Amino acid sequence: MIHFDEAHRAVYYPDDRRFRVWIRPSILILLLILGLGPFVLAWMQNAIFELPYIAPATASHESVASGPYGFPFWIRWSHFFNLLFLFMLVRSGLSILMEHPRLYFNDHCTPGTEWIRFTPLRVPMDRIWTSKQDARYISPMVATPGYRHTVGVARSWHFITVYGFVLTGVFFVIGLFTTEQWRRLVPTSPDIFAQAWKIFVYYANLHLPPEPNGFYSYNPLQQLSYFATIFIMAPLSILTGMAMSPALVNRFPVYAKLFGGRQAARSIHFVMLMGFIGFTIVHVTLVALTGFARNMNHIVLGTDDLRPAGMILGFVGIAAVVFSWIGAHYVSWYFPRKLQHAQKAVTQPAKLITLDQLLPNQHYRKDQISPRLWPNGKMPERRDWKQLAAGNFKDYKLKVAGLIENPVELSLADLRALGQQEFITMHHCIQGWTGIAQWGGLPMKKLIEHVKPKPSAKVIAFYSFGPSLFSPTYYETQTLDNALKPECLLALEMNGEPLPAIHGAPLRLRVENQLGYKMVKWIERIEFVESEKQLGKGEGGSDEDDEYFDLLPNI
Ligand SMILES: Nc1nc2c(c(=O)[nH]1)N[C@H]1C(S)=C(S)[C@@H](COP(=O)(O)O)O[C@H]1N2
Ligand SMILES: [Mo]
Repeated sequence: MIHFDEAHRAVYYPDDRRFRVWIRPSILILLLILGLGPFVLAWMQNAIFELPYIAPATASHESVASGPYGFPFWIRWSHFFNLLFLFMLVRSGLSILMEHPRLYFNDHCTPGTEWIRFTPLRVPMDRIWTSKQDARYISPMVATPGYRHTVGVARSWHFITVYGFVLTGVFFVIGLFTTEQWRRLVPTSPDIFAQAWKIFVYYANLHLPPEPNGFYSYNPLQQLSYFATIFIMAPLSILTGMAMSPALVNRFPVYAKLFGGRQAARSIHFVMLMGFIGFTIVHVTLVALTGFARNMNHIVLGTDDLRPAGMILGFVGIAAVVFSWIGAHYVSWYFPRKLQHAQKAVTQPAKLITLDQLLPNQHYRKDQISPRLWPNGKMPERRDWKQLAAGNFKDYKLKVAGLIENPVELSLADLRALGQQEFITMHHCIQGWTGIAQWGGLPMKKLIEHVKPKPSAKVIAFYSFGPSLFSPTYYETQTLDNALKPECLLALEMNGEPLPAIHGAPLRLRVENQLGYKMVKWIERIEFVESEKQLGKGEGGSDEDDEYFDLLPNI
């Protein structure tokens, strides 16, 4: 259980819980034109020409139905599970969004370049403002688990339920195409757009067009919007979700470019989330307006009549979905560790054979380097670090110990002498921001060869001079395997200069196939151990221990 002592309260339930949405004026105007434009046209058409003629739908009885009709059990169950999983994804997605409440179309994430933000705050430029400070509160009524800085727990829900969402979708689409049901959803004539527009003119003028009985066919606008939701929005959500994986994007940078870049992918992922919410609101409204009892019988019982049974059972189903949110809320705060382990059990094996196999291979150019990288974490407060910093780290010695043949203490000059590598890579923070920088230093592979791990050494722990959110020492671990991969670096330099204090002086880790929190800054010492279970609370690092982050963050 997460105890709400003073330190946790300050993080999760801060005094400043204001919520504001700010949209860049040019984007706001664009959204207004795109959103209101069709309505204005529809109003004008009605004012000038009156409502267009729409022939009443014919098929309303089995004997005259020309195509597939009805809702077999697999459609009805997919519909329910889709609702269940989609809204878990939406709710956990909102918690993840508020972790970095700004969206961009550029991968630098420079403050001021966002197109939308969900915080009243502008980034102060006269003092350090970390991305963790920037996270915002969201009510647990609308998000799972809600509150502030709950990205670890929210990701557990997101990554568990995404399996359900994808499986439901695959099951449903296989069903569609192995039966005739696809004919009800997939438009086959370009006429559909003109037909759909006529329907829209009715809705926009607050009139109901002659509606077909949905048991037999959908109206053209309905068909188009179902089609878009299933065959465009859902796949695009999945694909843009994947485009946020550091392992994937750092192996195949071109994949993110398909969507206009890593941050454009995040923005599209958000727009899809809004699309699903918008779709649901309109869908439910029209289901209610066009014969609620009959429509509920269609999708719940698969019958076409006016009895109240479908409606009643439907409300039970909706109650079950709402109950899943309440249940998820309690699991999040009372059993976060169990949840973290459940997520690990379902996702880690899959990651190990997929994303984790991708070797980072990025080649950004110098002119693509970000003007500024968001800083994160708490600066060291320790006197020894401050003294070392005052002397430009001349007296700094990295201590390397544990299960190795050759324990050493290495000065910065020793580290430089052991090997040098440079690369320009994109940093991915779990909170959502990215940034491109050049890093220079000693490949971990070289250090490992130098200190000669014993066969029992499997995990490398990096300890910082700085504190974590809730404890005096930030630490994180890497498996020996991952540390031997390319682009795993003990960085002494950033953008060709010695590491600035805020970015981890004198030494930090870079692990380009994982998320930022693995990249310990202000490294004091390194220890080779058998298992991460021996350290801290045994989860693999400060953020895994205290914030329920993943041990293996390839995504
Ligand atoms: N010692 C320490 N290192 C840390 C952190 C921290 O809190 N303490 N935060 C991590 C996180 S979450 C990120 S995203 C990166 C940020 O690196 P930057 O500040 O250089 O951009 O540092 C990582 N290293
Ligand atoms: Mo991060």
